[in-house]
Amino acid sequence: PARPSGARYMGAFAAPKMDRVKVAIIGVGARGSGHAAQLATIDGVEFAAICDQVEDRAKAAAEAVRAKGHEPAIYHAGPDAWRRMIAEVKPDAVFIATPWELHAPMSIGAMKGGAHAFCEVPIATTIEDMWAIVDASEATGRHCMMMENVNYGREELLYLNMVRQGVIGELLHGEAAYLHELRWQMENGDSTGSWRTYEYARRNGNLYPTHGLGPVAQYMNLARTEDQFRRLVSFSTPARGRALYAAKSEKLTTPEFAKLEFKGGDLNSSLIKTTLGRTILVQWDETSPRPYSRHNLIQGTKGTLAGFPNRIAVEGLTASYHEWAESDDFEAIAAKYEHPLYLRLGEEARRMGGHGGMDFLMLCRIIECLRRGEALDQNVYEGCFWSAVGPLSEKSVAEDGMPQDFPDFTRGGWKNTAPLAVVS
Ligand code: A2G
Repeated sequence: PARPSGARYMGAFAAPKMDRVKVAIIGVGARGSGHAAQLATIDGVEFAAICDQVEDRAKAAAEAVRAKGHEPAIYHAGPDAWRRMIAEVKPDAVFIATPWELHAPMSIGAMKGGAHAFCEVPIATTIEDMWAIVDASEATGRHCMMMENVNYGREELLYLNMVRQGVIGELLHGEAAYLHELRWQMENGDSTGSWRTYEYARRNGNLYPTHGLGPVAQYMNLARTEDQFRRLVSFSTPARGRALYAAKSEKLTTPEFAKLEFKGGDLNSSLIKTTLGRTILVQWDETSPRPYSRHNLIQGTKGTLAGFPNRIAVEGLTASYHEWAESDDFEAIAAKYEHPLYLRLGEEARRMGGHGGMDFLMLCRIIECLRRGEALDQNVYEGCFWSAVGPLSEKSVAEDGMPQDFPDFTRGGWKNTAPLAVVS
């Protein structure tokens, strides 16, 4: 579909700079409470309001924010409290950390209310909602950034810097994943598992692709001039682990979990082909007993960088590409190629915590870019492409692995959207 008249392309959009950023947040549960506490410490933030349907949560978050010298208003009454908050407080930026289904309506509501939207992952769960987000961002001239914190991890920044310097030659293949055993969340009361469990029951595909894919997509400059998401195929294993776990558990949040029919296969494997013919394996498994991994693998004509554990093998750089470099060598290589942003903020970020510092680095960059009037590190289209693996994989699985084309959310604009720079 053509871009509606009056709408603008947001690929390199920079909003007018602002001295102070008036911030509001929707959802201060397991995730948002951390964002609130960290945002409250960042220079230039005026923390104006907090919304959560659970009054006690809103109050606890407000307490943490007040301790840093802010006076946030509290909104909690009813499912539309967030709309009232945006209308009354008129924030510059709204942070959204609510269940997946609410990301799209809240991001769109925030933009239409005049604010930039910063939304948790995934940005939406359907292609229709992704288009609605793109259309709202283009019509309102407001940012909508999906907050992929993993793009701010030390290893991810390091590898980005290395691939930008040509260390592994021409990029050919990536591997991305979210492997994280979370069956126990069926027992964590009214927290994450209380709503996420129904997603596993209802949907079959890769429901959570962005933590692994975001960094790999930026290494490859996907949707940024060089290359683009083309299509994917996807398969899921049988669904076994959740039902087995629920049947044995004596601590389920609700007995209903033991009666659910879990449609989502335990492990999903999707394979993306890009316009240039490069490939990315994207895996997802929140059920099986195995160690956490995002794979974080990027392979080029001269070598390979990988994560979990950190591994490097590069012609001319490491002792032999038949073996991964020793961990001492890894640290020596890392010291040489450490990302300048990590050198500037990494130590403070590690002190602040939140996934080893990546959360704080991300929030600092968001506020810094808004205050400087610069483009953000992730544009609205990237949030949609990375999240689109969710619904596209569901469709491919349902069609026995048939290929699914990515919609071009940029409507061709990606050809002129500069790659993410190595910012210092
Ligand atoms: O586990 C981790 O914190 C995930 N983040 C987060 O996305 C969520 O899935 C959580 C469990 O609810 C990373 O792995 C970076």
